[in-house]
This record gives sequence, C-alpha cells and structure tokens, in this order.
Amino acid sequence: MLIRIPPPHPIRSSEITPERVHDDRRRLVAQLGLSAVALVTGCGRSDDAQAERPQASTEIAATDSASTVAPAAGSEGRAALNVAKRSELAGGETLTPFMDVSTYNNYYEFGTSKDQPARNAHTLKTRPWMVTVDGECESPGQLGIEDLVNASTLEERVYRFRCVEAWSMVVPWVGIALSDVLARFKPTSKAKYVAFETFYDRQQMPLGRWAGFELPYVEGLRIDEAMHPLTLLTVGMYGRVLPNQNGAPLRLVVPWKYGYKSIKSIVRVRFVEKEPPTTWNILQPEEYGFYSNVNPAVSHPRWSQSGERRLGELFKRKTLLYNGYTEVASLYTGMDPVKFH
Ligand SMILES: Nc1nc2c(c(=O)[nH]1)N[C@H]1C(S)=C(S)[C@@H](COP(=O)(O)O)O[C@H]1N2
Ligand SMILES: [Mo]
Repeated sequence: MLIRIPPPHPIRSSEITPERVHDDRRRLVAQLGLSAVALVTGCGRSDDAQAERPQASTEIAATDSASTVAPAAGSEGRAALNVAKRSELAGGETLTPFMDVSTYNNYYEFGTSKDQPARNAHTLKTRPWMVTVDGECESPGQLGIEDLVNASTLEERVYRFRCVEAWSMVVPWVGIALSDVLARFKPTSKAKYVAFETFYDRQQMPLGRWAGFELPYVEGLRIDEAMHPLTLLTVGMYGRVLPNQNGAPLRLVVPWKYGYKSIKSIVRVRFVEKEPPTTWNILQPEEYGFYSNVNPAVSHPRWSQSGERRLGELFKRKTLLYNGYTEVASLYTGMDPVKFH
C-alpha cells in the first residue's frame, strides 16, 4: 500500500532568520515554554513532493507529521570551525538561511520527506568516525574525522547547490579539497573512478528500511571529477560542524552536479577501475545517470530542468549549465550530455 507522505512544513520567508538570530529565538521560545515548531509552520511550497522518489509504488512508512519535537536545527553542541581561507563562488548571491538548509533535507536513511531528517538524524553517532580508503592505491588506510576537522587547511566555499528536484540553495560549506585528501593515499594508474559509501546502521537509522532503495547509499565520481579543485570534502557549514541531517560528520559537495551525487556521512572511499554503481542510477537508470551534471537543456523524464526555485524564494529562476561552474566543461569534451546524463 502506498501511503502518501504529507508535504513538509515549509518556512515563510518572513520567518527566515540567520543562524545566530535563530538561536536567540529558540532560546526565547524555550524560556517562554513554547514549542519551536510554532516557528516553522507556514503556507505550502509546491516543490516536487514526488520528485526523486521511486516511481514504483514503494511502501513508505506513515509518519508522524504532527510531531511536536523541535527540529534539531540550532547550533547547540556543534563546534565552530577554524577557517583558513574563504572563497565566494556563487556570484555574490545571497546565502540561503541556515534554518532552511538544515530543515529541508534529503537524507532517506532518516525518512523520505524533507522535514524528517532534521527531526530524526540526532540518532546518528558521529564520533568516533573512521573512513576506510582503499582499492587501487599504494597507501590504503584510514582517515579519522578529527584529523580533518582540526586541519589548518579548512576552507569556506560558498557554492550554489542544485537538487535534481528543481530546488536549490546557496551554502557556505566548510571543508578541504577532496584531491588533497585522496592524494595522501597515492592512487595508482588503475584508479579511474572513486566509489563512496554512506554509513548504514539499522539501529541508528531505523527509517532506512523505508528508503525505497538498498542501503548503504553509494555514489561515485570519475577520478578527474574527484580530483577537480571544486570538489569539496565537507565537514561543516555556516562556520560550524555539519548538522547530522546535512551529512555529518563528512560528506561530499560536488557543486556542478545534481545534489544526490553529494553523498552524506561517508565511511568508505575506494579507488576503482570500473564505473561504480550509484544508488539513484541502480534504482532508475533512465532518470538518474552516473554523471548527473546540472544541465538545463537535458530534461528529467518527468519534469523540466530549465528552472529551479531557491529555498525561501517564491519564483523560479533559470538553471545554469553546470550550475554555473563552466570551468568543468573540459572534463566532458566530446561526451553527449543526453547519453552521458
Ligand atoms: N547518504 C545519503 N546521501 C545523500 C542523500 C541521501 O538520501 N542519503 N540525498 C542526496 C540528495 S538527493 C541531496 S539533494 C543532498 C541534500 O543535501 P542537504 O540535505 O544537505 O541539502 O544530499 C544527497 N546525499
Ligand atoms: Mo537531490
């Protein structure tokens, strides 16, 4: 039986506040003994409730949409990060409010509606956290999260981020170029691709069984895409450690590709010779390719990709080729964007 999940509670733009103000409001709300949920109810946003969802009548767990649990969206307990360098790479566009970025999420391990990850992802234990790096490389090994979080090389990068469902946002991510991290493991000439895997644990992710696809979530990049300077191994956003619902403690951000390539809560990285399987492609290969480069001219079979809606905004704007990061175009010279979608 298919149970339709009601759309998430979007946030009216008048209620959107930067993180610090939001924290103050939460405190005030707590002092007054009110529910923080009162802050996030609003009128409907029509965005794509059924997009990026298995088309087959996948069983989806009925969810408690009227929950009174406050979204885990505040900065409480999330450490501030030391940032050595800042780059604005979104054409000066206004940042999407932290409140939106941390309460409107795709993280199917914690529920398939946008509001569920913020309410459920607190069950994920992000310490200790080790990432295994192996496969076609000379120095396979492990990567500890503390090593990365305390790196003196942490950078803030403001990127546009475009989900295949036609919503988008502008986020100040904090991380380190993936290429710098991968180089430590000395990939061999056989390393043509890099495969990534998300943590999966039934206890910590009880809604994972309703994700609609097999877990763990897997993703992959061609080696030159992984080594491209724009590809960011991300540990934070808005100056602090990532909220769990945004992929703590460690996720990928590939700004010229649709959001699902930016795999969350990574525990394994593997250098491989052949194109690795990827979760959405396994599920619906016609709809989700391996490359998934943002391209307004290549429609999704069920909707156009020519426009997008920024979280918190009312009207659509035009989608840019490669999400505006046209410096990656040379990676795809001679490749038909429809065939290699
Ligand atoms: N493990 C895992 N990673 C994931 C997903 C997921 O469901 N599970 N969703 C993807 C999709 S579809 C998008 S759009 C982005 C959303 O990132 P955000 O919640 O930080 O906006 O995460 C991607 N990474
Ligand atoms: Mo997405």
